[in-house]
Amino acid sequence: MMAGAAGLVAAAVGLGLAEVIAGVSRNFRSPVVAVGDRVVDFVPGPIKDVAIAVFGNDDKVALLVGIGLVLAIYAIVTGIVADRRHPRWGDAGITLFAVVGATAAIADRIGVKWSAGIPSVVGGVAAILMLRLLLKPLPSQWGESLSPTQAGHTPDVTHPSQRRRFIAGLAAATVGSAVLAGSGRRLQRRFEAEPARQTLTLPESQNPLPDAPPTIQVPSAATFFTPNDDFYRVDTALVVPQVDVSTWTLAVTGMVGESLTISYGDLLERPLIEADITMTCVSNTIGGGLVGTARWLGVRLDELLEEAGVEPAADQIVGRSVDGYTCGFPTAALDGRDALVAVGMNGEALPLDHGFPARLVVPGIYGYASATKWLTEIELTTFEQFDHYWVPRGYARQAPIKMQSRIDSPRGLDKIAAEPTVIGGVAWAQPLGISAVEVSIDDGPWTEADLADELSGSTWRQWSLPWEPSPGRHTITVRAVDNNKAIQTEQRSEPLPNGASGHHTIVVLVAEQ
Ligand SMILES: Nc1nc2c(c(=O)[nH]1)N[C@H]1C(S)=C(S)[C@@H](COP(=O)(O)O)O[C@H]1N2
Ligand SMILES: [Mo]
Repeated sequence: MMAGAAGLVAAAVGLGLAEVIAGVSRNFRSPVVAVGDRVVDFVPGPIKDVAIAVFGNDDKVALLVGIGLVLAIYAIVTGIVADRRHPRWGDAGITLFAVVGATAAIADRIGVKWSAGIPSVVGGVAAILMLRLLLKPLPSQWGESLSPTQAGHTPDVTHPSQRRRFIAGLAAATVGSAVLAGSGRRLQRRFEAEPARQTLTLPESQNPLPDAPPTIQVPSAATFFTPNDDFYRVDTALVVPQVDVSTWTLAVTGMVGESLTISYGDLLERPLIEADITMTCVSNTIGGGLVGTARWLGVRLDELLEEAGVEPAADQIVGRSVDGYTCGFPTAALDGRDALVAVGMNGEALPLDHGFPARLVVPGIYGYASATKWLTEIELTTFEQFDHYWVPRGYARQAPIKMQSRIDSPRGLDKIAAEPTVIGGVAWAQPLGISAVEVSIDDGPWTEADLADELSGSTWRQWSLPWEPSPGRHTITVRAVDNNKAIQTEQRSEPLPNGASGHHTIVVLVAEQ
């Protein structure tokens, strides 16, 4: 019991000190975050989809809590084993622990950086010393003699005075670890990018767009633009990368005539355009919320690539993030659509969660394959030569967004009154656009819904349909038709490997009068 507590507290002191060291240099990495990142990298796609489905935007918190639990159990067991056997067992257990942290930190997605492991090593040494200290019998100078059975190496906690001192030591170390962790976190705040972002004013766009199209606003249905705070977030970054814009660069490399290196200032001096684009995650389930529309501000990707000169043999554009994440999509996708290196989102500098200082946004291609956040390199290559991040994890190399439609109002299983109402939602088929949305009640004939005006095929389209429900249980099904007159398939498929398909159907309960 007591030895377990000692193990736990020693680990906490080690981890707390590691956080402080991680705050000393940008190159150092917190072992907890590093291990979390590697877990994210090695988790198979289907489990990722389940985690997103269960925890939604809290999937990262869930992972950190999980890592914390495993760590705690390991630390307790290490303490107990060190106590029962020999302190050396504790040393070994903690060393293993530190090696795992250091390895995770040193070999990340980008490559090997030895200095990244320093916090783990320092923390490991501190934890070893702490555990030894806590489990050491108190010297007889305290005026207490050890009982003959306590010939071992640990304090005799049955002895009131030793017990008191052991608990005092434990308490002090606990407080110490909290102070360390807290100051470590505060120290790491020096690297935060939000203060710099706050001071930025982005240049005006060259093509100011009209306000959002006149929307048909059905209560509780999606608004045309998704506010930044409500915009879904999906990424592998356990801790949001904090990019220093004063040193950040965007490189255009690979199969190009001339490589480019562009600073943030250079990027803002280029012609910036606005484009309304609906982004969609491949993990979005039928009727799900991993989709949103924003007015993006950025440099046209085709103009940038034209300047670099793409070699004809290149067929893949890879976007690389500062944290090593990669997306990849066909060069053929640049067919005139508004693909951007975006710096602004809905009238402000790109929020940190959404890729500050710059990201890719490509209409019509799922986010995992196109929308690299915290972008630092655009590499021209071939699909044969390079698999982007999610490909070895089971997702498709090429990932055009599937046409989809969603019922937002009423919600599934809502109980509504038997009076005239309006059904409403959104439908998307980027970059082609939606030409019609049809609704079927109780598997009856398809009825055409009203559509909001279309500004571009790259955004979703809001739809609505008046309905006079009769009392009882009803099903509502929606399907979309794109601008090529293709009808959204009813064939169901899972998000893995290339996006969910099928119709969104809900059941509503209409009250008796
Ligand atoms: N650097 C980086 N960029 C990334 C990802 C990521 O994990 N890391 N995830 C991608 C995925 S799967 C999606 S759906 C979109 C989500 O963008 P958002 O979080 O701004 O909505 O970002 C893409 N860009
Ligand atoms: Mo995604």
